[in-house]
Amino acid sequence: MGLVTKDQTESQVNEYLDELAFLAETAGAVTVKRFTQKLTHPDSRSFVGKGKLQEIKGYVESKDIRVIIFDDELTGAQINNIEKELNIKTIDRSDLILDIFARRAKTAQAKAQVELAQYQYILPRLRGMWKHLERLGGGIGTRGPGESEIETDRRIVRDKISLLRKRLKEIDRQAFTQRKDRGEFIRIALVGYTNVGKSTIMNLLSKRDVFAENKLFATLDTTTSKVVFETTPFLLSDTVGFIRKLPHHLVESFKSTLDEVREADILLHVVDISHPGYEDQIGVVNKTLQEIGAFEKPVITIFNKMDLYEARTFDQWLADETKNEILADLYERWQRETNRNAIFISALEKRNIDELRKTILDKVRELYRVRYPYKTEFMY
Ligand SMILES: Nc1nc2c(ncn2[C@@H]2O[C@H](COP(=O)(O)OP(=O)(O)OP(=O)(O)O)[C@@H](O)[C@H]2O)c(=O)[nH]1
Ligand SMILES: [Mg+2]
Repeated sequence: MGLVTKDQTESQVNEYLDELAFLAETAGAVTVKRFTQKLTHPDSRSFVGKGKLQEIKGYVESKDIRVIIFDDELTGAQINNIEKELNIKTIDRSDLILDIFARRAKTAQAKAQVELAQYQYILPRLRGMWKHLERLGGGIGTRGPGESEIETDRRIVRDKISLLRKRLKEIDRQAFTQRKDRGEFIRIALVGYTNVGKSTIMNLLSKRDVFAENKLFATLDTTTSKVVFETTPFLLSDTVGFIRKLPHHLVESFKSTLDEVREADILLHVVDISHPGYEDQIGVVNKTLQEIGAFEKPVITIFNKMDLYEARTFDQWLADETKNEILADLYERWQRETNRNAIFISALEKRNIDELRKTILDKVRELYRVRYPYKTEFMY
């Protein structure tokens, strides 16, 4: 369910719902129907209007529907009222993202971070939620904090939160000591929207075998590799992807995972140029980088999935000359906007990878030269 408001146009909402469906699929659900409504602002009682809620109810009752997912954040009271009316589990985008993160978390750090975000998210919604969780339990949206814990007491949740904070601080301290051992190497972090190809590029450049797949948030934990290009070494990190409307608590809890990004010397901002909303995605990534205080760094923007972009843009009747003109325009535009720090590749077809390596190498050497003017060992 998406709301068309003055802040989000109908075509934007449709794209957000595409993404929400992809998220739902990642969490193991099948999307069968979408609802939208135009409202100046969400209804405080039931988020959507009364009529719309009845329309949804009619549909839900005629089909075997288990869950309704709202693209925007709901209050505890709204969840309560909607569930009472529709009699199915009601969750929002934040719930869904937290659920996916909970499924994907593998290390102690990622698990604690997700758990912390879940408890923080649940705390203000506690009163209205537990009854329904109990009744409608199972399936997506219920991973993480056990239901019996939720119902017991807010105090227990608060205690949990402070315990998790303490545990994370300890993990942070250890991670910081580990990172200090990395010495004088230039550090590079891959950043970008989720599913753009960061891990695929990591694997190409580092000969590592990081998990990559066509699902959202395949990567939660940071992987760092030492890479050597023509005898020049540097450290390359692959990190968690960003997404629009990322639950605020999640960004907070993942701060230490994102330390890798904050402490990097160079960012490789990977963009999926085949995605219709890629410009929006660039904006979301830049905003998130600002939020975590990692915006003022040298950035190389990697426009990935050129193969898919061409397949979607060009048809067989288009003359080669025209294709080249379209591409030249695209290159010129983004070279201008990135201050000549853009590169266009296909990680899947390994297109333009040599140029990518050279671009990175030049940047790395430039930084070594500035930082250690009297050391030549990094260059040769
Ligand atoms: N067509 C095409 N697909 C690509 C390209 N690069 C990556 N992919 C595919 O895009 C999907 C996502 O790739 P990942 O490398 O997992 O992306 P990621 O940015 O690490 O994603 P998260 O870790 O989930 O945020 C995979 O199915 C890749 O095979 C490319 O150049 N062209
Ligand atoms: Mg990844």
